[in-house]
Amino acid sequence: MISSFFILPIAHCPLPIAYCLLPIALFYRMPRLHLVGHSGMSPKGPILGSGGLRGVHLSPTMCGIGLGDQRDPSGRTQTGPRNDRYLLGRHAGVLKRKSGHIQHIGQPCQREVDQIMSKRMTPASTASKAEATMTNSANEITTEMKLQWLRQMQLIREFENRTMQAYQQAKIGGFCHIYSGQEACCVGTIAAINQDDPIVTAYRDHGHALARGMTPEACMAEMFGRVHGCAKGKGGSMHMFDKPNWMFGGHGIVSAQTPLGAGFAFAEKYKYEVMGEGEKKVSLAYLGDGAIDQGAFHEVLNYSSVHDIPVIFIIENNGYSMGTAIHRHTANAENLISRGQSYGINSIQIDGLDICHLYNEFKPFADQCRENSRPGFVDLKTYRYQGHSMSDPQKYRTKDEVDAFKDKDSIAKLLSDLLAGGHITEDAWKDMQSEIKEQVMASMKFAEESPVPDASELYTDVYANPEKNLSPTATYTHGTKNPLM
Ligand SMILES: Cc1ncc(C[n+]2csc(CCOP(=O)(O)OP(=O)(O)O)c2C)c(N)n1
Ligand SMILES: [Mg+2]
Repeated sequence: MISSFFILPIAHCPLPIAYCLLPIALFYRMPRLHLVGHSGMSPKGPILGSGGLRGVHLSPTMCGIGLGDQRDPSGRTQTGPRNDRYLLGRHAGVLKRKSGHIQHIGQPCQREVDQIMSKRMTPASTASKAEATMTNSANEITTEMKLQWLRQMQLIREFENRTMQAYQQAKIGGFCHIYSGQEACCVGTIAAINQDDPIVTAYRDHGHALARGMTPEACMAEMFGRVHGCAKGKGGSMHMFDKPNWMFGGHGIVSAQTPLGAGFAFAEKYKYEVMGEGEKKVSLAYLGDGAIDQGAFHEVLNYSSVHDIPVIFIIENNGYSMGTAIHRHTANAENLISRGQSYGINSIQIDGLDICHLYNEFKPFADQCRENSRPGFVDLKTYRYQGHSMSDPQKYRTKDEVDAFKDKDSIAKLLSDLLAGGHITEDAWKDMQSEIKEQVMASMKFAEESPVPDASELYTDVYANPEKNLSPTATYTHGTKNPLM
């Protein structure tokens, strides 16, 4: 699984390059690329990282999604594959060479003007309703799916319990954010897309990695800072990365994953529509309620809507941004979907504690975004049982509040449905729990036995295109040459 890959410390390179690289890496099939925001330090092994960046401001070109005009020189709209409708931000020259055609702005034909105007004049709420009612029901939830979700959610819960234990024993260092309580969010949404649809998330990322198919061993070893971790132990808890499973982080910079999510969606759209390869895809960009007021997020919503980019922004709304309750940190907190609607984006609110309800709502929604090549916005209501991070004393909320949400626990709800329907017995559930416990214990053993990286690893996989003699080791052996430089 470990092949050559890149780690790009974004604090040390120009941001436009940093944010363009991930989607571009997809085009050129670089084996791996890892953006490191700010990372933790392993008590035992080296973890590379840079200082946290605050208030990062991203322009559309930083998303790697700057688009050119969509008409050919005569003014006609081009529709077939292999046309030259797109420019990729500041790296337009590279794509131009590939397709050998120069952009030109011509006069739009009347039909196109009508289409654009009717789209612009449709009130966002009406557009949302119209899109939302187009499909449904065909996606029946089977008992097998429910049992699989139960297993996945329990795996994440158990994994997080052991993670907390290992953290308290100082086997895991740096920042560590526990996902318990939110399991239905990642399991239910990931179940609704294809295995090769890209996803990207923030630092509370263990659940997404496991739900996407990363082994508990690779995930745990990463947190232990060991060489068999998914990023050779260089990323730690906040930087789970798994290209084979189309999971592109794990990012510590609040909202930085949103332009990346749009970039992935654009890369896939370009591949399908321009290069005539692959199939229609949709990307999921998960973010917290604390990320929705970042400038980058609004730029990306606007851009994605204007250019029909099939990315779904999933707000895992757990009600808190660190220790600040949502009504204290954002305006119009009860009506987050108005954010998406104001950009003409189909937007829905979903109860993220009931996985079957979540899937039933989200599956047709995601199918629409894929089919129509449109962005989506989801206010996914959830709750986290632990503090913001392992070092949070949680003085901003009461135990009663936490207990009230535990009463609505998503695993307990699914289990009781299955028990009531006679689809699982108490004994089978006990067996499932024991199997999962053993699986997680085995991952801890694996992580402990995995070697600590050699100190020389500090200088490998760090720069996408190191300048000659920049690395103290003088030679650069890992990774692929960046075709853009
Ligand atoms: C640009 C930026 N600003 C501030 C921080 C510090 N910070 C880390 S997590 C966090 C809160 C984010 O809350 P939310 O998005 O709701 O996610 P949750 O932790 O609830 O999953 C903040 C402010 C950061 N990492 N990056
Ligand atoms: Mg939050």
